[in-house]
Amino acid sequence: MPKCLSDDAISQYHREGYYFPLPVLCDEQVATCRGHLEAFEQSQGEPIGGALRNKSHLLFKWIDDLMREDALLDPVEDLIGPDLLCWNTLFWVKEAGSESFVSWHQDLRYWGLDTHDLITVWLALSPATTESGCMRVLPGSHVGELLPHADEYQADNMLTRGQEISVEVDEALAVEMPLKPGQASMHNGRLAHASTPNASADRRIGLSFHYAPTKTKQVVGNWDSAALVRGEDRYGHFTHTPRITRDFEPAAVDFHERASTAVRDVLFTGAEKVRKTL
Ligand SMILES: O=C(O)CCC(=O)C(=O)O
Repeated sequence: MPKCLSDDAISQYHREGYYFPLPVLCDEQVATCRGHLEAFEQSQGEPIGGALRNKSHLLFKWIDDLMREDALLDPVEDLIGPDLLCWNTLFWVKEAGSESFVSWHQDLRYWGLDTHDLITVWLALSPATTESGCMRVLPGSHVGELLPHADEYQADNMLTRGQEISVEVDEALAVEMPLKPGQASMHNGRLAHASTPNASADRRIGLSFHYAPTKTKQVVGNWDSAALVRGEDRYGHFTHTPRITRDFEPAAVDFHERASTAVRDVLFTGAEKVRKTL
């Protein structure tokens, strides 16, 4: 019996490679999460960026807690089973009026993970609309071979290497995934997706969680980490990330350095240019 998704939602996800919207947080919880993020940014004097964007559950307790919430894990379990790792947590912030965009790409082309079952849950902490540059997907593109990509390194591209599908994408087939604050979308790690700049007056804040079955292997890097967030890990392919009890615990900060460096090395494998941070 599925825990929360309808049979139609499950069929749609498997057929099209995405599903939205999922209700995850109420308005008060969104305000608390956004408040945590923006208080941190204010203390740093700059928007979240660089390595802090990546594997953020090792640094911020509210993200570690959120990553384990039933509202996120139940729909994921309905789709890929009860033994779940969270490989990564990643911020996607486009400032108000910024030119930041995301080119058409398929994540599993770059992540070194051997699974076809990885699900990205993308949670909106501010309105994700056509105007603010919500995510767009190409239905059904998760099936079959991964498409060829080229590295474009555009300054405003939020992707590490500006990776972009190098065959023509028929934009007429794209579906937008608008979300209200507190709602999330889910997409398969092989699904082609992209997003346009933020022409709105608010920041577009997304936080993504990458969930995969415990049998997944890292086949490009020699070492990788993931949090065991539900069930049992009978495979042991990843070092489990420590569960933190407060923000910036020294041991977890050291672990974050090692873990985010390992992800960066995998993402840049075969690239011509390497950025120092993600
Ligand atoms: O936030 C965006 O616009 C793109 C996000 C994305 O590429 C992803 O979650 O894999």
